[in-house]
Amino acid sequence: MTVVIIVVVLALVVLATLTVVIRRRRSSPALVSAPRAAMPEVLVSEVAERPQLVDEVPVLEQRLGASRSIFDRVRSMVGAGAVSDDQLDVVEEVLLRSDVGVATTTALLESLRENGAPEGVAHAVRAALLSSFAPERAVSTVADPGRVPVWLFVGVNGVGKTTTIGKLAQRHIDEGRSVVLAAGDTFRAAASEQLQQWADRTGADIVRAAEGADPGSVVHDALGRAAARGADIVLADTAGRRANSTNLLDELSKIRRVADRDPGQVVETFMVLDATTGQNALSQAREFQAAANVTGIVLTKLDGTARGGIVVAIERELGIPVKFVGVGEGVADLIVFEPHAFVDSLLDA
Ligand SMILES: Nc1nc2c(ncn2[C@@H]2O[C@H](COP(=O)(O)OP(=O)(O)OP(=O)(O)O)[C@@H](O)[C@H]2O)c(=O)[nH]1
Ligand SMILES: [Mg+2]
Repeated sequence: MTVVIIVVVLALVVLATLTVVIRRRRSSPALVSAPRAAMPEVLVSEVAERPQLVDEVPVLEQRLGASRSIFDRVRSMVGAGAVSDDQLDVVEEVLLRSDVGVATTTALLESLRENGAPEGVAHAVRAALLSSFAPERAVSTVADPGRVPVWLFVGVNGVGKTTTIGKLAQRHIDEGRSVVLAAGDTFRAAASEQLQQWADRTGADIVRAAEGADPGSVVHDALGRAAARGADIVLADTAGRRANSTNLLDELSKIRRVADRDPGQVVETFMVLDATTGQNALSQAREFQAAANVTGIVLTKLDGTARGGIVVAIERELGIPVKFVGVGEGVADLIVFEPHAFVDSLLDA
């Protein structure tokens, strides 16, 4: 009898202990985690060897995501021939939202009303946009014999001048040219510091001076250095200045004169514009145009929230060709502007 009681008591104790253990396990599952598998070595080395994302060649269609989505409703229009009033309304709204401007929109709507769209609305819009672009957009890297070609960069604060110079330095070096950077933005010490970083990164030579130095003399020294070393091109940065200040525009003209004096020769003056500022970019360009003798536009920040139609408005209303577009902050994120590829990236299905 005693033995039976002992066995029963023992059985009860074992049962109670088991119940407690099971309950604890259920109530605190987070405390018990499976041991982590060790990181395989090959994965680590793959990560280390993978090229940085910023250095990858950008795909225009992907980078212009926001601009492309504005054209969604035009791309999806079906049918050909006469264009209905509803379709015309959609085209008008899309074009205005895309920043192509009123002039281009009006002209295109008139043409659609008169001629219809024999090959579909998207095709007609594509053709109209293409016809708005300047026929000529060659970029010059060649000066007269014995002179050093200079590319001068102008534009208001923060549009992307220094970054564009860095990207272009890399491009020239990749194409076998030796480059001297002129840190002509002497307004703030950080400006020439920023250009120095691009010089270090790309292997370009650089001439810089202390904050407050005369930008003309920096450009002059850079030309001297480039001539002495037989460099192929000088890329000259300038301060981002307020376009409505005559004084500052005068100074820009002065820098330009220095850069164009033997041994230098300005073969391109790039007005850098921020695409995200839309129609504002147009008024900036107008003010700089006269002072700086602009030969081409670099339109930056076409990635992100920009609306790509601004390229069309700039060319049509200013008559200055867009020569490069910036589509990101990385060194490879600068594309030689090509109208067909651009329009295709907006309107191809
Ligand atoms: N997303 C994007 N950012 C850009 C692009 N180009 C330049 N940026 C960024 O814009 C900011 C301003 O660029 P900067 O090159 O310093 O502009 P800046 O014209 O030299 O400016 P200031 O020296 O102040 O006159 C930086 O953060 C750049 O990384 C571009 O194409 N896309
Ligand atoms: Mg700068």
